Amino acid sequence: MSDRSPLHNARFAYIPKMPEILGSSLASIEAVPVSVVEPAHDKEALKKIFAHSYGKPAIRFSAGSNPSSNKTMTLGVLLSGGPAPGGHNVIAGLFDGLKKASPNSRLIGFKGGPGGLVDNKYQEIDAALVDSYRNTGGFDMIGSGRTKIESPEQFAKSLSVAREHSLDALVVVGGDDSNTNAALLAEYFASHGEAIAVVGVPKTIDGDLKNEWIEASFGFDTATKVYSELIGNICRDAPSGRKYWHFIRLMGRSASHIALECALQTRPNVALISEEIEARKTSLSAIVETIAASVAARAAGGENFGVVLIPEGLIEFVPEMKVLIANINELLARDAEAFKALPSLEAQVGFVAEQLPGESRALFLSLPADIRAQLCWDRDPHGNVQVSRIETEKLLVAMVKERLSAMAAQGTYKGKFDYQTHFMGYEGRCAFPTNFDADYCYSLGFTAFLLALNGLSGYIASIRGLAAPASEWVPGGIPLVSMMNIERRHGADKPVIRKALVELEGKAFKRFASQRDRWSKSSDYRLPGSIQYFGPPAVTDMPSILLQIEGK
Ligand code: FBP
Repeated sequence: MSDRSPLHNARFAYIPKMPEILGSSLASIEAVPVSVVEPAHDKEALKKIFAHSYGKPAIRFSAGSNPSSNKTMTLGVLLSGGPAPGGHNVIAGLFDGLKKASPNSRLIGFKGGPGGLVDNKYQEIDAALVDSYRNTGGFDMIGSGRTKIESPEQFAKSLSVAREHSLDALVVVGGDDSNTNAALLAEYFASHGEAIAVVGVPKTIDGDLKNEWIEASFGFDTATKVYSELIGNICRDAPSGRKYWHFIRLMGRSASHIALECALQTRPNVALISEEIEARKTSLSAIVETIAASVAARAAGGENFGVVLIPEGLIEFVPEMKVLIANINELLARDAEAFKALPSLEAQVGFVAEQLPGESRALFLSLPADIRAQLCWDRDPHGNVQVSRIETEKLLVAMVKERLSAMAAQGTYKGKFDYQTHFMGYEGRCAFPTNFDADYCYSLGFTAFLLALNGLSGYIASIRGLAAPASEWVPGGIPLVSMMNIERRHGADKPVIRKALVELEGKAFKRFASQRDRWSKSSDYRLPGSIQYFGPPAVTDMPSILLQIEGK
């Protein structure tokens, strides 16, 4: 990239803000055990699977002493899963910590995610490489991937590669599935008597890797600001053109944190929250009714336009669709060979239709052909339906249109319904990180280094107090196992990190729920504008609304 944009060049000069303690000499940063944190579910099963990792305490880095602060180490790092803004700063923080301890320390980047570890595809990360990526988006410095490390051969190869490089620690930057990999690797290394620490870093734009200790996953802040800018622009276009309803599907996989944040940022006419739909057992036709009611009410006031936000994972939360998807998942796991042997997608869709039990079959056959095919596409290596490829916004538009025709025939709707559909996801995953994400990621990387320095294996880096200025943030770590539970994947029970979904009793959802009726009728959209990197902190450093509400 020789002809870089001015902003690209300017971002290299940005100095991330970090917790005061991380600026101290390494000899005076002590890893202080706080309290043992246990998983909330499936304790006994997890105790057995993670015999060497279970029952460790949370750690807080505080002023004190560290006798091995100038250790020369070799660390491995890999980026895993979908990109999220700030990944390069995690590597920068890790690198700077490592070199602060000893200039002779080395950082090995495994290329293309966990697959790079298994296949020993790597590159040494040096100062020049790090400097050419500081404060920029993307995961392209070393690439990413979604390989799930699960076969005995993959574990054995990971260990032999780690030994070959004489790694002191491996840092896995990823979401729930990737950190599940990290927990399993930590346990495997420990069960083989290896002192190679495995440390996780909470990444995902989806925002679903969070709990009391992990207040936010990195990338969420930037991605939601990118989407909110675009939604805000559409919210301004809608009353300007006065002719379209915009149906906008937003990434986020299962959780609706992105949709909720963007709704609070922009005040759309309708925002669906999957978790509420599941809790209330709302059927697909009831969802359609809600949207059609808003369209009709606005049309009655002469406003034949509006904005609807749809979380990407909605389809998995609608009760009848959830059963259908579970049935398809079981079927695909059970009859994988027969399914794969079929000559075309059409034949595969027909095969699924034939095998499904009664009600699910009827529902499946009632869906548009595109959606039927999308539901049959490959699961990802972790067994997840690839919801980013299911065009729920188009399904809803078709159903709303049908419903409005029926209402028009009954005389309960008089208006003109025209629409545009959008899907926002990939646009936000590699943006230049906001100042918040640039700061947060650098601190996460530095904290991951501290966990490695202290030989703390099976931990994920945690920075608390994120709603406060960076200098007040509190770095530490929590055991990965404490975030796990047992779930059904690929037709079998597996230990996985539990996704944090939107809490309907939480303050953020309540704020949204208390305002949405007003938004449905009005065109009082909020316009967040584009991310600002330079200027007053109230404009450049404001964390997400969710963090502002939940962090207090
Ligand atoms: P991670 O959980 O790996 O961070 O992935 C986030 C995500 O962007 C989801 O929101 C989306 O459903 C998925 O990745 C898309 O995956 P892919 O990049 O494989 O198309």
